[in-house]
Amino acid sequence: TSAPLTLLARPYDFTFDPATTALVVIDMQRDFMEPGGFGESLGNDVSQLRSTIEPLAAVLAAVRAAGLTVIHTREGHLPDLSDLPPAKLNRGDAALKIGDVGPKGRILIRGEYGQDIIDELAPVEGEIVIDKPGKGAFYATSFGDVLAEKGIKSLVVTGVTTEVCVHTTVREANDRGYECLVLSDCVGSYFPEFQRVALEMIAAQGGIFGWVAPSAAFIDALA
Ligand code: C5J
Repeated sequence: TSAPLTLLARPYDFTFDPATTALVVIDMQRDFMEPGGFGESLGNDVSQLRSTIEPLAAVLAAVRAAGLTVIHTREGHLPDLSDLPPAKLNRGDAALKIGDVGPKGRILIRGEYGQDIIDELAPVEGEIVIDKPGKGAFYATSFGDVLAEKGIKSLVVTGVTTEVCVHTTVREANDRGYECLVLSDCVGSYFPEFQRVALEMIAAQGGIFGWVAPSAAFIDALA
């Protein structure tokens, strides 16, 4: 452990020990962030998520300099679709379904170009990448074991989308006893009103499942 750090957050100050804190970067994949992928196939305007990239790159730089654990996740399925429940495959009215061939490879399939993380936020040597079949990072993955192995107690959560994979992961982590800080400008939604309300939901009721702060407050605390 090292000296705990504190930053101004909602609903009140967030205190964390950098030695037991991981930065979690959720699903910053071409499939959600760029045209021709899963997100767009569901009818979304992917440009809505682009504003997260620059602040998240700055957070990654600060966290790498400070030596925190970094964990990236990617939503995706095995090439034979054996981990894809029909309920997920058949949901909605997508132009391209999971497993179909799109301009960036098979939609949301592990190992495909479109399923990988965008160049701007590519993982570096020593960072952990967790492939997950669901919206939450714990379900059917080694995420929980990795956190336990490393003695992680606090998660600083970023990525997309705020009300889906970020919320699911933060809710799951909160129930497992992790303290979660969500960086408001480093999470993104295709729906501006969901972005606002999803962040309010986290910090409401005395921080019912976490804290919320802008990335600058977190970077300042690390400096
Ligand atoms: C979605 C995600 N929105 N990463 N996935 O389907 O939030």
